[in-house]
Amino acid sequence: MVRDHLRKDIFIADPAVHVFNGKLYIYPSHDFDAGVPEDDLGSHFAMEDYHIFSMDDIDSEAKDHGVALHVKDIPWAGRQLWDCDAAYKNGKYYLYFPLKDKTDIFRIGVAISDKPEGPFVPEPFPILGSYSIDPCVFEDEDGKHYMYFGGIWGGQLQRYRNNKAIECGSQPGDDEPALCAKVAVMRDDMLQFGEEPKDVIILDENGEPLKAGDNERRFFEASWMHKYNGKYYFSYSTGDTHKLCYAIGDNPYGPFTYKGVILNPVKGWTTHHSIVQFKGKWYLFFHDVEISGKTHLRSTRFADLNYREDGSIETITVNYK
Ligand code: FUB
Repeated sequence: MVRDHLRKDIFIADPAVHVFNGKLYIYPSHDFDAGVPEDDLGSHFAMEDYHIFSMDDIDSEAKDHGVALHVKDIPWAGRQLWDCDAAYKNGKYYLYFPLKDKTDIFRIGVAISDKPEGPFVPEPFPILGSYSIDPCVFEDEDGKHYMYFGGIWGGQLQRYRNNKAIECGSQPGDDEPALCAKVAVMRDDMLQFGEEPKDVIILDENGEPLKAGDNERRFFEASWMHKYNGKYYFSYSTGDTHKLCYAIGDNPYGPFTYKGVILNPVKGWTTHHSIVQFKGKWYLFFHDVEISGKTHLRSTRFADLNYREDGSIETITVNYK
């Protein structure tokens, strides 16, 4: 069942959802109209702060805890606070966020709080060696945390190969392997990568890496990781083909084998999500622009997520009136 939007009075997108202290905490982007014209680099997504929301129950109101972090408080900030995520370790909460630095390069920063809703205090510099967008931090059952990240086009992933910036950003040819999301284990203090990021390889049904021209299935942005019945589910957006897809692997690094579509295209250009288990049931949180009708003013909603006996996920479709 697809549920209604969580809030109609504030635009919230890119929902990363976690259970902390028995409640659902939602870490969304805070969309607003900055008056920036729309382009392929996503300049119109000119967000300046984060609000964090909590829900006591799946049917209860999403409470707005106010500004948790503002761009003016981040020492290395240029512009554009995009999709964030949060993690908990040893009594502290960590908010991970992508932001363009003063040279207009996306980096990933981290901010710390004693409470899941913040306020969060940013570290003075971005994470060393970080680039691109859409951090997702997954805690495995052994307590290790892994960051998945990356996004092409406005997310700048095409400007890197082997974690190094290249002179001119370029997409691989259609028959070459697709650009991959990246994954790195976090250092024990949660403030830096504990290793060089590695490619998140997605294989097709023949065990071959998905090709860059496979636009219906290849990675674009919006990584998420969850574990179900001992398997690792890497899910992501296909960007310009507007789907949320998933691939399954045996460990946090993959490789992952492509399995199918979680969410058919919604209203709006972007699609983005998280998957969370709460009080024994699984949910998909995502956004669309049904309320605003504008690409950059998105609203978060959710749907029940169902697994078949073989571990595959039933595809969700929003039936708009
Ligand atoms: O919110 C800005 C960008 O739009 C996100 O970083 C992408 O995943 C897309 O949802």
